[in-house]
Amino acid sequence: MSRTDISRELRPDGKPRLPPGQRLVKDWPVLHYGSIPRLDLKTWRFHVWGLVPEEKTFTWEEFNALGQVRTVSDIHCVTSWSKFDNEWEGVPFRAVYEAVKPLPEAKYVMVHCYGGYTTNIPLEDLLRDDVLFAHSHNGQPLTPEHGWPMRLVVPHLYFWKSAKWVGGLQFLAHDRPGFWETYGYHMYGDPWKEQRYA
Ligand SMILES: Nc1nc2c(c(=O)[nH]1)N[C@H]1C(S)=C(S)[C@@H](COP(=O)(O)O)O[C@H]1N2
Ligand SMILES: [Mo]
Repeated sequence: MSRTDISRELRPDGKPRLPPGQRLVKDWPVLHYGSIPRLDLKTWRFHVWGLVPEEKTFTWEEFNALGQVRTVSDIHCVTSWSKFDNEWEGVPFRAVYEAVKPLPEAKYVMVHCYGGYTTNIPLEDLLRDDVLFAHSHNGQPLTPEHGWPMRLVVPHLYFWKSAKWVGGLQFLAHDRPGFWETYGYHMYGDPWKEQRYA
């Protein structure tokens, strides 16, 4: 191990950049349950419902017009691979939040995907600056297997929370398990606490 070993870096908060039990990869593995949904930008819609003053449906153009941001963040998959320095581009979660203005009772979000996948995330976690709905990775549009046309990116949680083929948000007062959480994955999924399985 050299002194400049990237896997030994520390974050500004003093935690290791590489969470415990993780190993770095250079490629980008593809993982999902079921098949890749066939989607079309002309019929793609983003639905928002639950604890919101008004249900909303956005077209591809409307959704992207909410705002655009570029971020760089690391991926940590629960199956123990991590990938550093991913550049993402897309719509910041906060822009969607501001367009929708959820009710004060809304504390959790169920993320819904084309194909039926779901995952649950506390609302305050989604309001971080590096959370976005990404359409591009390292300067290229997402490929179908990585979530084209749009995926959620939540860098501080295990990557199963970063839902591919995202199509909607349901605002909730109480936490509920999504797809993998029903099958024993942790309800929150902090990689630095190794919250892999419940
Ligand atoms: N819609 C959907 N999103 C999903 C999944 C899935 O099965 N369906 N799997 C999750 C899991 S378990 C992981 S590890 C990551 C993998 O993303 P990648 O294939 O782009 O590496 O997607 C997450 N998002
Ligand atoms: Mo995963």
